[in-house]
Amino acid sequence: MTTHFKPFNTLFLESQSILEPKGKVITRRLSDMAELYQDQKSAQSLMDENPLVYEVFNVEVPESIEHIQHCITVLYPGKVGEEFFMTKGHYHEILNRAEIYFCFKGEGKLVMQTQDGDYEELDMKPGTISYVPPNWAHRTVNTGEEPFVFFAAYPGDAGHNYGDIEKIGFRKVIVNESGEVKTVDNPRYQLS
Ligand code: PAN
Ligand code: ZN
Repeated sequence: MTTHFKPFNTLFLESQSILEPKGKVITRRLSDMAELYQDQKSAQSLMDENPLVYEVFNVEVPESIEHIQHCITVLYPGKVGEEFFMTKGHYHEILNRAEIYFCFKGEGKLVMQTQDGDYEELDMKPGTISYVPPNWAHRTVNTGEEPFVFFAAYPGDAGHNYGDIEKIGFRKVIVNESGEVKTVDNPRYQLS
């Protein structure tokens, strides 16, 4: 008889924005990603405090194509200079693996880019379901004053490639300009 992987539940504790069981938790502080922000002087001045930028609570399932990875991200509010707190951003290691995001709380943007330099961004608020098609790098940005909390699901074998975005960046950055959320060109973007 075949041994089947057993079905199981995970509970999203909405008031605390955590999963039960917590699963594999990834914690990103400013020091883990300071070089990704535009204003390096502001990044350095925040380094003593080293704020928590986001946490990812991963439900643990095998990393193979038959399975579906799923997790909750809690992206905290804050800015480095005028640039809003964001995730590192990545392509999937297997480039053509898609993803679905569902926003529970807060507000933000999902920014996406292809290797040819096509750029798109979507607004997210509670209830928004966003589709990241195959081949698009993706990053989320918290443009609000509360934690931005979303669920994600993607093929088990997708993997994460952070290096390309670290090197090239996204074409645009999301900043606060006199109290308004603005998308502006990234002067450090370099299409190789
Ligand atoms: C998400 C992200 C999560 C954190 O689960 O991994 O929001 O962002 P970074 O991975 O860019 O640090 C996802 O897109 N998984 O594939
Ligand atoms: Zn992803």
